[in-house]
Amino acid sequence: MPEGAQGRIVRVVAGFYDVDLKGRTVRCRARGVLKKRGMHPVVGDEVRVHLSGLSEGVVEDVLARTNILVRPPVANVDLAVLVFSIREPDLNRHLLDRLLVSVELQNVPALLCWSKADLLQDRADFEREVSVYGRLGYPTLYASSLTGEGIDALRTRLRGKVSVLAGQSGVGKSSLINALHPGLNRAVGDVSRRLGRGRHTTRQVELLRLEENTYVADTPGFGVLAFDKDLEPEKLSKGFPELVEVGRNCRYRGCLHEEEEGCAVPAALAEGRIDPLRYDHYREWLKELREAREERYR
Ligand SMILES: Nc1nc2c(ncn2[C@@H]2O[C@H](COP(=O)(O)OP(=O)(O)OP(=O)(O)O)[C@@H](O)[C@H]2O)c(=O)[nH]1
Ligand SMILES: [Mg+2]
Ligand SMILES: [Zn+2]
Repeated sequence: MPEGAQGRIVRVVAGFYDVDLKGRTVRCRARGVLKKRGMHPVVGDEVRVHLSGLSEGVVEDVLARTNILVRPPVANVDLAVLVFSIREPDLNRHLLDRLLVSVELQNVPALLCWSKADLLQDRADFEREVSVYGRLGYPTLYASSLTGEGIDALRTRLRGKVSVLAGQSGVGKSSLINALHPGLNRAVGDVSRRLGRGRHTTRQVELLRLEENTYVADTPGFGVLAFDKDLEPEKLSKGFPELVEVGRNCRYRGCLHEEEEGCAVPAALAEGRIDPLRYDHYREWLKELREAREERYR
């Protein structure tokens, strides 16, 4: 007897879609008409499935998405957990800001997770280094897969959501998932080999089911994250909440906060209301996006 059901795509493998139906995984093809309509299902999509057997089916339709991340390609993301290890590898503020800006621009809430907390030597020093993020209103969490610190707090944050764990290779994303749910048995890398050769242990985006209505995507780590190629330089400041705030007092609308007359940013920088390193990153990426635009019109 054929049967209809609704579930969530958790994996895309060689043209097949693995769909979670309340804890049961069904391997599906997509109906031809979806492709004709230019609809490419991705991990995270809520889909209607026509079951043709106990573990096989056809994706009939993709429900409207609340959002879609370009990289990693995941739809309907409620929370981006940006994982940065305190050491091994050391905190990389450039990558942190880059990730934060891209999730801000995609309107996805972020949680900053400082992983490998067991390697923390000088807490006061580290807190000073990252205090700007707390001031900007981002929730933060210390976690260690080794000691279990922060794991319950992380579980509470994830409950009832679709979350994506993102961050450099080797920061411990898969280890965190194992700590949250040992049964998932995620492959974990070996730091020395990785740091030497830049190898990635997790190679594919996959949504893991932690509990009812709770999914988390383990993603391959990356060193640099590309912005959407078509991002207009004028839009970049929207990814920096402090520039949005201070920018309300700039004389001209559309101020790029460089050296314009009447720009409110220099005063905010001088008063310490804008973090100088984040502002440097802003200027650097503004230049990068301008060059990309010139390249497009050449
Ligand atoms: N000291 C310490 N080491 C950890 C912790 N979590 C993970 N590690 C180690 O860090 C290394 C990398 O961990 P993974 O979980 O594979 O890192 P990943 O972020 O999933 O890496 P990719 O899959 O390559 O993106 C492994 O050698 C882990 O044993 C931790 O809480 N404390
Ligand atoms: Mg991994
Ligand atoms: Zn300005």
